[in-house]
Amino acid sequence: MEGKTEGPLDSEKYTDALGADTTSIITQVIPQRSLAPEVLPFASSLGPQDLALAALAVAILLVSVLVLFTKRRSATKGNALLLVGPPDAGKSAILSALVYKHTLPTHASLQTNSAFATLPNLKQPLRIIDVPGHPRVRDQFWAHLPEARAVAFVVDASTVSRNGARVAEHLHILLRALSHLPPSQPTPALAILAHKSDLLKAGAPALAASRVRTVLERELERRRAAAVEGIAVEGMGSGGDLGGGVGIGRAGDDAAQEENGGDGLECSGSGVFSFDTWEGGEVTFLGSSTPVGKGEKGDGEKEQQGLADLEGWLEEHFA
Ligand SMILES: Nc1nc2c(ncn2[C@@H]2O[C@H](COP(=O)(O)OP(=O)(O)O)[C@@H](O)[C@H]2O)c(=O)[nH]1
Ligand SMILES: [Mg+2]
Repeated sequence: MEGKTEGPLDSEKYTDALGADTTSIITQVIPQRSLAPEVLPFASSLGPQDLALAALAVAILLVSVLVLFTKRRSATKGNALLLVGPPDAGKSAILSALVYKHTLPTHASLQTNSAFATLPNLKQPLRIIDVPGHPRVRDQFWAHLPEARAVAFVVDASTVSRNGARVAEHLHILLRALSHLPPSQPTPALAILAHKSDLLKAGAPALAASRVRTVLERELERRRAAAVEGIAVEGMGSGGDLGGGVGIGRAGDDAAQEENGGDGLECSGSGVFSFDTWEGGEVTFLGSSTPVGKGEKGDGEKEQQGLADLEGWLEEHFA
């Protein structure tokens, strides 16, 4: 730039373009600062409005980069496996089998357990969160959903025929939660574990899985139908109480089912509930077992493959 050496002259030249106010500032500043002649020509060639615009542009750029970055972070998948399900289904037994490679005697807990498991085909240790199933504390799972890449709903396959309504009520809370996640949060993969498959006469995990599926599908359809009727009769909105909590003490109580029924069970096609057409995502059924040596039947051979299907599913989703 030619202006570099000729400070005063230059400032006069730019005066016309900048107007009287700026000129007076420039002439005041130049004599005092030796740096001024070098800085000024460029700065003044831009003009205060241009500078303000440039500053604004930089600010906008910074903000959008920040927004993009935080959005990315919140949209990244969680890294944990969440174990949920009714009390006594075997969640803590599964946690201890995966983490400690053997089943420790468990006791009913009202606190969430968390531990890291190493699986043969996973590079990273897998974080497992075991949320107790007691009605008073089972909603803690809600707080852990953002951390979950996968959720396993654990069901005692040996008692599901008897407890179907209660188990379905609990599962319904989870399905509702999964179908109401904010758009920024990726939906975790869902498996329903037909656990304690060793207690079934045939002992086959596949049989346990199909039994659990049949019972839960029937019970969830019952809940959905009850809710639809409820709306038609009473003209009330569906859902509400996301926390659930009501009704578990009254298994099989139709009124309780109506209270909680409805949303979260939406299915494509006829609308009748089935896991295949559930709009909330894919549901995988797996049989599993972690028999504990408590002086029961000593079915040692079955123990080895008890969690094989679960481990395969985990490797698929956490690889
Ligand atoms: N037979 C059998 N018993 C199991 C199995 N898994 C857990 N149990 C037993 O079921 C009971 C409840 O297990 P627990 O892990 O505490 O259930 P949680 O309440 O879901 O955490 C305990 O007595 C376990 O020993 C299994 O695969 N087979
Ligand atoms: Mg437990």
